[in-house]
Amino acid sequence: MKCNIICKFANETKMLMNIKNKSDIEKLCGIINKACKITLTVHARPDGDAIGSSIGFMHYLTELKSKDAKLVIADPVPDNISFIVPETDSGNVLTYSHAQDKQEIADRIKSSDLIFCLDFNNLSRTSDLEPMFTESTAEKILIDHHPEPDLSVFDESFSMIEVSSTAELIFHILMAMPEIGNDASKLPEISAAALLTGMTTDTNNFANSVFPSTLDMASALLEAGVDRDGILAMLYNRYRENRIRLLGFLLDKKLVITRKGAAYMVIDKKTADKYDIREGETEGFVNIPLAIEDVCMSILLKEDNGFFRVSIRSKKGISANECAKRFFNGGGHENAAGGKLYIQTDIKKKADAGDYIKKSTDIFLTQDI
Ligand SMILES: [Mn+2]
Repeated sequence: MKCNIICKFANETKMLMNIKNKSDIEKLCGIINKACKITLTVHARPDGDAIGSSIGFMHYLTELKSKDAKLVIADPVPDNISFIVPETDSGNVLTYSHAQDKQEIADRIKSSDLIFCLDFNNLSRTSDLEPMFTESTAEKILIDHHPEPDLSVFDESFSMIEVSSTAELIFHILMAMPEIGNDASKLPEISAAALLTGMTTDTNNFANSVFPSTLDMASALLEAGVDRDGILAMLYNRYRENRIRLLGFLLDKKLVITRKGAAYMVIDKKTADKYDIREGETEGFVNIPLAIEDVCMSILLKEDNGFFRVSIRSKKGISANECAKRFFNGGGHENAAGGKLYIQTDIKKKADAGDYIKKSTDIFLTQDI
């Protein structure tokens, strides 16, 4: 019996590892070899996977391929994951929204002959950078794990949803590269740590979307010497007190659970200001109500200018992705998605947000179950 389970996993892993056949990796290798100027990009408001996968891949390109490679992002790297970007990369990570010289970024994109698009399925996810990438005539390669990618704009794609993260997909691709030859200890140190970080945040520290190939990756990276304890301490043990106090307030005073098992919390600007909440500091809040037995879906709304940012998490059998698409102008993964709720368009006024969630999840969960 035990043997069967091991064999089954071994087969699945093998299947997953075979992301693309050998000729695709050879082709990718050829494309990288002939490229002179490479630009990597990820989705706006980048998360741990976006930064982990891109920094991990960029260091392969610069350290082992001696390429001119830079990362261009619409928004800054959030504070909680900035530890994976080495100081020496300050000139190689270009942030559009905070750039003094936006033209420099436009010129970089224009003059690149190869563009890697990581951790998103549609160029619109690059926000203000989208027109520049659309106009670029460079070869564009997608490496991503979101469902339903818009493949029409990419010349090549490594798109797969049966992996934990883009960081994991990059890891398997790199392992197949000749310089690495399936030996994780040959990965640049920064790449190894960045990839493990990206995978850790996208799986919520091994709680969601963990595949046999995900554990293979973790195992290989630990064996290669990556300091996982150090990464976990940086990710999860250095929050500001305000964040934890806001979480307590929300769970005590703001959490609503509907009859259908949808839990929601709304953070308005006043509350966020009162607790002096910074960008990215409410990350992870949406997962917490899912721990309640009767809750099958959790929604977090955070007020922005003229709209609410929406995060949705769901338990197995309920599609957060579908709910985000139908009611919240968004999308994402099966059990983790996001979107926007526009004030004056979707709802008349801010105070109607709770009613909107109640009604829409009532409809959604009645049809879904
Ligand atoms: Mn991701």
